Amino acid sequence: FLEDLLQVKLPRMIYTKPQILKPSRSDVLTMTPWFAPIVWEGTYNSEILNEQFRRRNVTVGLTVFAIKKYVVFLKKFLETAEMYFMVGHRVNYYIFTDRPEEVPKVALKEGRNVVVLQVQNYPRWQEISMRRMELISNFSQQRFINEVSYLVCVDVDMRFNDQVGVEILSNLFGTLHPGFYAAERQSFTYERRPASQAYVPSDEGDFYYAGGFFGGTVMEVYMLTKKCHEAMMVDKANGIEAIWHDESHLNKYFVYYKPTKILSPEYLWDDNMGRPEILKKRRFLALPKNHAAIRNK
Ligand code: 2GW
Ligand code: MN
Repeated sequence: FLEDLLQVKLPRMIYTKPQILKPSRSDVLTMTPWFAPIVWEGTYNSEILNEQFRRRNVTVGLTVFAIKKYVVFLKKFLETAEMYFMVGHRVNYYIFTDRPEEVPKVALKEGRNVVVLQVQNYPRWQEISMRRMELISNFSQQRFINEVSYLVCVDVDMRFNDQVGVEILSNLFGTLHPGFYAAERQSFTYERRPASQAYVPSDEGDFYYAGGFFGGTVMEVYMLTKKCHEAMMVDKANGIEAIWHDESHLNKYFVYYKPTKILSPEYLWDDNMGRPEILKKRRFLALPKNHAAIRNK
């Protein structure tokens, strides 16, 4: 994608200037020690960002898996994505499912497409979740690389509730897990058994990232998902499965391949965590799910 190689020229724009002596947020960390921005409401100007990404004519791929009963989540997911996800930009929804006939028809705005990708089902739910890494990596190489600049990979048991736009895009990004953004390192639920490929020693790691929202350029997502899938295959051969499955492997990956941008928990919130003062927007919300009824069919 040649449009990504050069800075684009912007038109005349009117906005209040950034103020060096007045940081936009003083209540939260907005930059990691490796200079990756942490995206919070109030820290960015979406007018500038939208101009930049529109002028590059960027297309964003959103991957989502709806295997077995999880197809029930698709309708609300897609309807709310049409309201809030990458509004004004080109979007391809890539829906991986074993039930293509049950994918709901949702009215799409211009420049937005649904692509249904039929995949097999796996008997164990842990396997369904984990195999996402394998499928995303295979499809990145075969298809996504020709169709989109960035991939955003999310859980389906969610709804969009506020804007999720191009401010999230970067070479490689992860999202702070809503349960651990304020936690100490030793309470992160990394895989702690050295026998697993997802092992993270107790004195390493920056943040605990959510398995349900990551992305980046197609090349970076290809690398991430390939490495995570390979690590899960080594674990399987050794008769071990990481404590939080794909999420554990994602967290291991991000210890050593640092994300270039980090999304605050605004981007993956769960109302079971309450409504802390620092949280100005709840952009993407976990849906309450009846675990017994929806799972293990
Ligand atoms: C079925 C039974 C139990 C658990 C999951 C499933 C299931 C998951 C399914 O029948 N069909 C299906 O399509 N999935 C996909 O896997 C779907 O996209 C779903 O959002 C994703 C992860 O499963 P989920 O959302 O039920 O698990 P969470 O919300 O507890 O996920 C966190 O932990 C997972 C690993 O245990 C992943 O890392 C996930 O990304 C995390 O958000
Ligand atoms: Mn989920």
